[in-house]
Amino acid sequence: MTGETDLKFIHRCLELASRAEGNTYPNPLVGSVIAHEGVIIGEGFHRKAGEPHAEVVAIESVGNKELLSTSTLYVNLEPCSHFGKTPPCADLIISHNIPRIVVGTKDTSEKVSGRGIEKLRSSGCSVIAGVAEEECRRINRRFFTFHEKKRPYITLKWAESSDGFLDINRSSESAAGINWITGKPERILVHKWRASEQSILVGAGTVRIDDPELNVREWKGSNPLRVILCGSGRLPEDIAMIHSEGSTIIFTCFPEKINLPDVIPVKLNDHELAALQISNFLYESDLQSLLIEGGRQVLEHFITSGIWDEARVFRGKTKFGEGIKAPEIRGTSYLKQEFSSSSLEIIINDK
Ligand code: AOF
Ligand code: ZN
Repeated sequence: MTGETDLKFIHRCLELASRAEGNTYPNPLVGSVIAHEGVIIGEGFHRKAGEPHAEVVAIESVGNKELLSTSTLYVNLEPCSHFGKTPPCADLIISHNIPRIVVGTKDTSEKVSGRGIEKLRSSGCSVIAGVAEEECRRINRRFFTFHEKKRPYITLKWAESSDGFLDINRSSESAAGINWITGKPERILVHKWRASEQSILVGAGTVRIDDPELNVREWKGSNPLRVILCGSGRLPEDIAMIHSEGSTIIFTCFPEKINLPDVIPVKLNDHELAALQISNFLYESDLQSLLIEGGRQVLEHFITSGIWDEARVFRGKTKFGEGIKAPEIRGTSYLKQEFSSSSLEIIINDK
């Protein structure tokens, strides 16, 4: 069998896996395909934690199980070797005598960490590992960052004018409200992004000026946990986000000053980076991802601390002339996409 065929079927696994985006936490996105003589005879993906793993769904979907002993199983993540909410996929593959397994990338979480591949090989299966590895790492970047770096995967997002400003200067309260740089399609896309993340953060300045809801309204999915960074503990008496479904955490040096209903204040100490304290707290809370939507101070704090993984920057078509300068960021340009009101660039932190 050619390498090209393996690549094609691993790509199919990724396509299947991505159907569950945002729904599998704390589990990764996994798709699996079973091919017999180059033809797909079964496939499936992991839908939700607690439900069967991708390989189980794929094996179950094969009508004639006799074909399994002369088939190849493809999966974008190393099959598991542990008894978790479900029994080990490696054991199931072995029990069906599937002779050849093609794996996209290794599962680096402590529970598995190479033991799935080892188990398959020591039972006589031929295992090819590392096909479309970069794409297979990317689809589960939140899962891998969480397990390998012991912190959530951090995505920064902002929109800037064509001359590099986040916002105009606001001199009075009457100037409050969102000053849109992007159009409706970008707004829908941002809501889709929110549905894929487990938490979302803004600073107190953004809360005061934009009063964002930080929920998923323009897409189907659950609201991420909302997080506000407010060192001073001073916030308006009523804010839009507390009226949305879901919880809100406020990181502050003065928790006693927080008098909003239904929010969870968390004390920040002033001798350690706020970015680090937030990242540690989210890790301890088992949250694998954080989307930071502004404002400038918060974005810059995470950028200068080096605690970020990816930035998604919309550049609008209009000039502000003056205002709040957008952050400067260095990294590898990963993707560019044009919209009628703006262009999007995704930048990856290569440090
Ligand atoms: C696979 N295929 O489709 C997934 C895997 O609690 P459990 O039993 O569901 O196990 C979760 C762990 O299994 C998760 O942390 C990851 O290491 C692996 N996920 N493995 O072979 C799958 N979702
Ligand atoms: Zn499994």
